[in-house]
Amino acid sequence: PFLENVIQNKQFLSGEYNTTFIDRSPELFVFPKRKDRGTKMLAYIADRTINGFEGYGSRKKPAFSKPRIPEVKHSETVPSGTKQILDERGPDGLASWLKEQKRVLLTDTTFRDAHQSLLATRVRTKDLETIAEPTSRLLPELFSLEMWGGATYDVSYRFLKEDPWERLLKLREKAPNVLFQMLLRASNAVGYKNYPDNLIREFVEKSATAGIDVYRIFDSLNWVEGMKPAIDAVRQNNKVAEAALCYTGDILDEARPKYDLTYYKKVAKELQDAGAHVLGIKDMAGLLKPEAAYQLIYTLKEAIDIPIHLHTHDTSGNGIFTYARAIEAGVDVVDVASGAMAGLTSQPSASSLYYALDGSERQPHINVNHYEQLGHYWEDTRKYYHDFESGMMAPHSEIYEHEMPGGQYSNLQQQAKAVGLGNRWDEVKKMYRRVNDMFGDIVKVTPSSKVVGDMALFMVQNELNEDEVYEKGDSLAFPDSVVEFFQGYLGQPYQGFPSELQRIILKGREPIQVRPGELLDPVDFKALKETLFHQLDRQVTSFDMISYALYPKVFMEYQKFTEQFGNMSVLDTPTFFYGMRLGEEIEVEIEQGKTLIVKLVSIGEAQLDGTRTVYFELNGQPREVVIRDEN
Ligand code: 3PY
Ligand code: ZN
Repeated sequence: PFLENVIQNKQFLSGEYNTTFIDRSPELFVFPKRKDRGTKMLAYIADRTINGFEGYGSRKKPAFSKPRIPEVKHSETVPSGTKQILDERGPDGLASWLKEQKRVLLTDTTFRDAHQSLLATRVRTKDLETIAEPTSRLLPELFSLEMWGGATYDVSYRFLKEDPWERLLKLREKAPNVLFQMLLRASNAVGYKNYPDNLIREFVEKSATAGIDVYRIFDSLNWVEGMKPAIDAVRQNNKVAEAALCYTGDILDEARPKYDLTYYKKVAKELQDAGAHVLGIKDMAGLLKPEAAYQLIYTLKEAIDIPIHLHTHDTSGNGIFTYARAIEAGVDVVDVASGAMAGLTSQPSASSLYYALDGSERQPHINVNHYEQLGHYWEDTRKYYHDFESGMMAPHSEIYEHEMPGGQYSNLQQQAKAVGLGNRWDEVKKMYRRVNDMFGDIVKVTPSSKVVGDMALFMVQNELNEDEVYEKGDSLAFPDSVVEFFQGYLGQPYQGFPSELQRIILKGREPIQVRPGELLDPVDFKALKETLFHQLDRQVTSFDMISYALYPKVFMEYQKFTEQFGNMSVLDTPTFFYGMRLGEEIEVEIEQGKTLIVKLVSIGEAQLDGTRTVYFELNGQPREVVIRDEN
């Protein structure tokens, strides 16, 4: 059948066809699988060795020491945990159990937000899988492991060239006792725009089947209306709906009354009424000061009946103090990370919090020595990801001024560099705050934070101040994300849009008032399956369909990558990022029980056509790969 494909088919080559010919001839897109797995893998390693990792250029591979892994007894029964409580008692039963606990409970974010905020979300499944079982055996008292969602989904495909669904399935197998928690951007799912309601339902259903138990659902404008479809979907799947309000502003600042205690009380009640099993408080930028935390938790505890789960970032260095006050006021769960992955833009350290609460009757019930052992693994593994560190070295109290979320800081810095504003980063941060004020002081979290960031970059790049935006607005081409925001495609901000700016930015376009999801056509999964079947030339899974519907381009590029190089999630992380050193030998388990031994023997001179030959031994047999030198 390969003889008939698009590059050989006579009718196709002659141009005598219309598109129904293509629809009727699926064989056009069936290409022979030319290369075996070993050869494809060598091509990848050779490319990294010569050209380095995309965006980072070729560098010498450092000699990393093997991460220390705590010893656990694999043969013993895994201690039971919160997952078993959910399975036995359901989400309402779990919420009641939570409220009965005297001690504060912990969610560990090391597998998601910690590395999203410190290492640009780059931690690979392999490194998570290695430590998943020790984590589950050593920390069975955790409330949950936050290990999916947010940016991990698209970064997996885009940069790590791995399937996020496989990550979920693999980790679930290794950690069967603790609740798995994910971050769901309500109608934006794990993306940056609104998706049709039936896609949100499908996403929740399939992720629940694959292993997610607790969904932290938030809307980037705290617009409860926009969160309802996601909350309903989670409830229908008998999982825990942790509906979150995003904390912004400063309730202690009387000069800034927009987001005060009354506002938060109102949103919290609306979320409870919308069906939340747990209220999340998502302090994504780390703006919640200790006294504010006390007042907020105290007030909300009085106002609602469901348990409260607090999330913060330690950017200012005040995280532990904030938690201590929140715990005093009765918060039920707080988010922490393993010591070596904690602090700064990440969550406060679990073990630091443990020690800070010595003498308190609410000190969490965990084994702090176990936490220290797991910390060794992360201390060693973090070194692999050195290139993705943000460079922030010390607490950063300036956060109270610019209010940028922990996960956005390093990202926007990169974006600024990419458009030549690297040396004007301080200006960008100041502008970020000014844009927030121009937009009417909005909640800033993915994706609304991206809109503010895009506008700040746009203004600095074009040397515009606020007055000039109003004066010259009619002739300015504002970034797409900004136009869409003012059209209402991210939902409705509290107290509405600033009307004059909205008029200038929309240039006559009509804004929408309804939930954007109501205007979108449902995804036709049947048709999508057909399309994908033809494109992938293999069995199409529900996971593929969801990923394609969310991120068509990113998903297809990932497919192209695997077609070219195979599944590279099997490589160790240093080799994945740096390739190999001359003379180095590595072992790669390409599937259970099948290991390849790869040795890099030598690298040939650059040829006139820009290529080099890279010489390997694969299981002792000589192999050559010709690669283009991009340096
Ligand atoms: C995300 O949406 O990825 C976030 O972490 C927001 O704070
Ligand atoms: Zn966060």
